[in-house]
Amino acid sequence: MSSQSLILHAEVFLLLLIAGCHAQLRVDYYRNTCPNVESIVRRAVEMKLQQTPVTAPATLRLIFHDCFVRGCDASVMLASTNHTSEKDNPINLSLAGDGFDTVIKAKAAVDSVPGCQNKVSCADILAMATRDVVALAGGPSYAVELGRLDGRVSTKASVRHHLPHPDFKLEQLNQMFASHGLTLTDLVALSGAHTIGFSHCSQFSKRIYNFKSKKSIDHTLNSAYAEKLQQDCPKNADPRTVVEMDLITPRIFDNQYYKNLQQGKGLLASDQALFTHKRTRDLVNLFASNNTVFETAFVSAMTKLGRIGIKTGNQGEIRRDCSMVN
Ligand code: HEM
Ligand SMILES: *[C@@H]1O[C@H](CO)[C@@H](O)[C@H](O)[C@H]1NC(C)=O
Ligand SMILES: *[C@@H]1O[C@H](CO)[C@@H](O)[C@H](O)[C@H]1NC(C)=O
Ligand SMILES: CC(=O)N[C@H]1CO[C@H](CO)[C@@H](O)[C@@H]1O
Repeated sequence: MSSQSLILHAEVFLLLLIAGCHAQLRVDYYRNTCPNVESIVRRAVEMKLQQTPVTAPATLRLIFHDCFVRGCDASVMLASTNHTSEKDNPINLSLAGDGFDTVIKAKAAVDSVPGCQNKVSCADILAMATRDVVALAGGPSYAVELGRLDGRVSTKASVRHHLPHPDFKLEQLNQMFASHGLTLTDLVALSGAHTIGFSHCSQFSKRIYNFKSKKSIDHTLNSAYAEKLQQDCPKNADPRTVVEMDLITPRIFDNQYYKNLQQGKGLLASDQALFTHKRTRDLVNLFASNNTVFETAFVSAMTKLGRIGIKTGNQGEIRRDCSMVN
């Protein structure tokens, strides 16, 4: 091969690579098919949020669970009559119903506009709704890339190896995020989502009782905070009991989460691990010290999260009902 044709090949290859990455997604994807989609979704989300404040964390967590399992294709929303879909997995049983409801309501609002009916995917509505709840909770607003199709497959089994556990070590968290092309910075920034919302006691009870199978407390946990958690989550607590993940500003999307970690007040072991480890501690300190830097990193990481496993062409469809394949 001549050197000239080599260069040509390399250029074509590069172009294909760039095009293949996320050329499908565009901020103005619905410009011609449903130009007002953003404001329609926003209005529906505002109404839902007014009725039910827990909509914000519920929606934010839902997109994470969707994108990490089979990509951002709303597969997490598919229901099965025989209880074999993603949301039937025990991890998903704790997903709050209000996240699903937000997307269903926003989808109904979009479909009620004549030209928009069955033009906008459930996966894109979830992405827009997530951006909206974050902004409405006091976080950054950002342009959402659009153009995802909805998947046709959802299995309980696919969840197990794709979602992180709260007792994962930093290395395991990093590995799982890296497998989706997300960096350590993305991991630390996205974990900032835990600045809003709740956790069931079972997700951290090992840290306050029987730590490392002894009758002790996780030593990375602030002791006053550990005592408070023991009060809120007694040993025989109702399994439905929840506590706020950010004890200071639980409903505001801000960088308080990182300030909590600096004080040993991260609720989950996977939260506190970000401060324990030298590799991520600098990032925690940086995000704790400057909310703007956190917001920029969060937006960048959310955009990358939103590109995972995108379906186009005949890999997907625009679902008429978000809980069922067409
Ligand atoms: C880094 C690994 C992560 C682990 C181990 C993890 C684990 C958990 C656990 C155990 C809960 C409590 C669930 C419950 O008991 O109901 C939770 C809640 C939550 N997670 Fe994560 N998560 C991680 C990353 C993320 C990411 C990347 C996001 C979004 C970008 C996210 C958003 C949320 C939200 C908003 C809640 C609160 C849900 C609610 O109040 O309904 N998490 N997470
Ligand atoms: C459950 O139902 C789905 C269709 O909804 C089907 O594809 C799958 O094979 C069924 N699984 C079992 C175990 O019956
Ligand atoms: C926070 O970071 C931004 C962006 O890097 C910078 O412009 C700003 O001055 C910083 N604010 C503080 C208080 O350090
Ligand atoms: C226990 C349970 O079913 N939890 C949630 C699982 O996902 C559905 C989505 O339809 C929610 O409504 C449930 O609250």
